[in-house]
Amino acid sequence: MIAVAGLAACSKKEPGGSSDDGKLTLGFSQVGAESGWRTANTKSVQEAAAAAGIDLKFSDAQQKQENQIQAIRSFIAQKVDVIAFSPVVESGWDAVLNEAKEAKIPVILTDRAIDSPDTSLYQTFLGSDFIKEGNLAGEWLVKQYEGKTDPVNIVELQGTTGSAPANDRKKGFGDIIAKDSKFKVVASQTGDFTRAKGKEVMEAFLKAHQDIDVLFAHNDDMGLGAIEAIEAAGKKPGIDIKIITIDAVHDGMQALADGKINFIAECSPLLGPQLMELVKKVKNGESVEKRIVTNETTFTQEQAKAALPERKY
Ligand code: GZL
Repeated sequence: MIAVAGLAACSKKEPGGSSDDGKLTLGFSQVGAESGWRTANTKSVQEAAAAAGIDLKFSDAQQKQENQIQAIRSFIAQKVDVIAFSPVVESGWDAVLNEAKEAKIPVILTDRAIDSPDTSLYQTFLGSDFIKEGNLAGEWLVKQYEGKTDPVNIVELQGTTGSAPANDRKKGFGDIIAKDSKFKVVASQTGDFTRAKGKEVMEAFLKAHQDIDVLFAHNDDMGLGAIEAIEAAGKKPGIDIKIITIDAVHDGMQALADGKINFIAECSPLLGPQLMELVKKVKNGESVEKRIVTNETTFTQEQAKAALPERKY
């Protein structure tokens, strides 16, 4: 009870009021620290909040939905001006977002989406088009095997089960390779977006399948873990097994430049500045686009060599 009273006592603001020092207060619930992408995204959000003069209350959910829900409830109790979060999974948010709505605290989705049909629960969703990222990965692969007829055996390291990037990247990639029956996904399993799990699952794939031609990993980190497993099995990543990943964080781009990855579809983590602009607009009651897609590109091995010196993350 004291804790709750303490929370109530420390929040000297009316709903929608700015913090005591006149600053806007943003409650941000981050997925975790599972990948290089996430680290870069957190840095972008924290630096952008400081530059914008926004008081950031930051919570790391360690990839657990219950921790995000708890953090959002805490932000509501503290009467922050705006709540933003990257939902670790797509489902299960309606109850807590309705509590934010009742408390008249606007919510911004950043990075990942939710699957609720009630779009009044959030003001806008700022993030990548994950289906397009999967399409780009598939289109690169189709081009590599144009004119060939032998079967192409693919293994897939999926992102976190139930997350928008995992669901959509799988769909985007699958839609493209489905057009040619020589492409066969012989194994597909989650590596939870981490290097460690990516390595572990790739070890199992290598034990179960002798004839793997391609690995499609939903992020660089799982691809980098898989590279360790492939090398430990005496095979050459990028040569014996072609590797396609998504993100284009520094270590992924380095592996691409070194020839261990063959193609990367970029997913930019640098959402901080755009998020802070949206926080100010939403706080001021200005209308914002319901869906804001981040600009991204793709990289071949040659392009990675050229881009690496300038990369911010
Ligand atoms: C994508 C983001 C994903 C990255 C992973 O926007 O949610 O989560 O692709 C990260 O690296 O873990």
